[in-house]
Amino acid sequence: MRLIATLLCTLVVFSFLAAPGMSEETDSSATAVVSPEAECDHVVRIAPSGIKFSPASLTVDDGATVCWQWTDESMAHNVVETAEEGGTEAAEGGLSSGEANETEDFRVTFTGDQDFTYVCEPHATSDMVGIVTVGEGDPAPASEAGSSSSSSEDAPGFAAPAAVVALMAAAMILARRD
Ligand SMILES: [Cu+2]
Repeated sequence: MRLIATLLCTLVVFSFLAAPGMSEETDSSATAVVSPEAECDHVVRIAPSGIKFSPASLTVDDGATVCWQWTDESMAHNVVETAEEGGTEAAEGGLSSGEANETEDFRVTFTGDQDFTYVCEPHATSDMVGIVTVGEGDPAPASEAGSSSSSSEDAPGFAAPAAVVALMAAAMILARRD
């Protein structure tokens, strides 16, 4: 019985140690970096209507720099990364051109397949949104929710107690056999 208890403790400790490592696997290599000096491969401007991006949808190569540029617009605009396509809520820790401006030059260099979705905050209610598809786009749109901060943090917390319950049940069965 002591052997089983020792084994149980070892496995429980291991399951807790293993949990943080498991969450790191959801990390992807896709990045989007603000690069003020990079040359523009694509330029997004303000449409004649004044409350749309043009083009609102853009497909670029891996490593391309996209520049959002406008000068002396009648209204101030900005570019803020959103969590999902068509959404108007800013992504936590996402990129932003900062405060809305009538004149802007915001440059982002994209690395890795991804969908970069964004909104102009002052005109979110007018659906002033856009998307940049980099390379093949998001490799697994279905798993996007799983890799976001809240749910991925929940998973290890749930997995460890589940492992403990399973091990305790196994120990009880083994103990009964003796
Ligand atoms: Cu705007």
